[in-house]
Amino acid sequence: MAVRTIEVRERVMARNDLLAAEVRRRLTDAGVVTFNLVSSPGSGKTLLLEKTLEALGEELDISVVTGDVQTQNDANRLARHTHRLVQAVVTGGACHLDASQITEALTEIELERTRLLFIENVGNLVCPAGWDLGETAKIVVFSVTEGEDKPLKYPKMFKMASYAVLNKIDLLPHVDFDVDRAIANALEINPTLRFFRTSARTGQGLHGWFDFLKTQVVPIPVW
Ligand SMILES: Nc1nc2c(ncn2[C@@H]2O[C@H](COP(=O)(O)OP(=O)(O)OP(=O)(O)O)[C@@H](O)[C@H]2O)c(=O)[nH]1
Ligand SMILES: [Mg+2]
Repeated sequence: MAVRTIEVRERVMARNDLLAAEVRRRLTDAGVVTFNLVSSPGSGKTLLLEKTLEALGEELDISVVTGDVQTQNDANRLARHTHRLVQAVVTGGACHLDASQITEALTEIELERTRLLFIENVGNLVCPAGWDLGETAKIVVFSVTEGEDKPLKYPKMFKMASYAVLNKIDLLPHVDFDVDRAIANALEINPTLRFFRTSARTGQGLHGWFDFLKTQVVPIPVW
């Protein structure tokens, strides 16, 4: 029994990887840069995206796919900050998005009018790490209320991410959180991880995040 379970999982992962490769090819051909935001529940992914859409939604032609286990709350929150369709994926229990859901979501996204695509994954610090969605990079959002040991306890997520957003820094005076230790822990897992320190609530540090996003999009060709 146990062996059969592993085989099934391997087949599912192999199929996901094929679909993800196809998603990546489509997005790359369309000149769309795609960031997959991953984190534990409540680290601030949606608020960070709300602020990002407000500041750069038009300038960078941002589209969003947002995944939740249940409810379309996040999609509704995000839709208030953009005139574009925010594509909600309700996983109905699954703890991560998969590439077939992104394939489906892309049928509704106007890729020719999109330069930057955000995927907000399901809040979970374990499951989304192993699932390729065809993104350009994973960005792990990590808040100061979670404890500085999280990169060591959930290493795969920090290993798979290219960037980390340390969010809720406005709460630092109120919590027992050692920023230097947290960053050192994350770099021990992934020495190339690049950090941003933000408060999506107060706006502190968001300029660095916005400047980074501006450097990532592919320029529109001038004929
Ligand atoms: N103080 C403070 N609160 C924040 C910050 N960012 C988000 N929050 C709050 O934290 C709570 C969770 O934020 P969300 O944006 O919903 O977090 P999320 O990661 O999208 O949550 P899930 O989608 O459920 O995983 C909300 O009450 C936010 O207002 C921040 O930088 N500082
Ligand atoms: Mg959210």
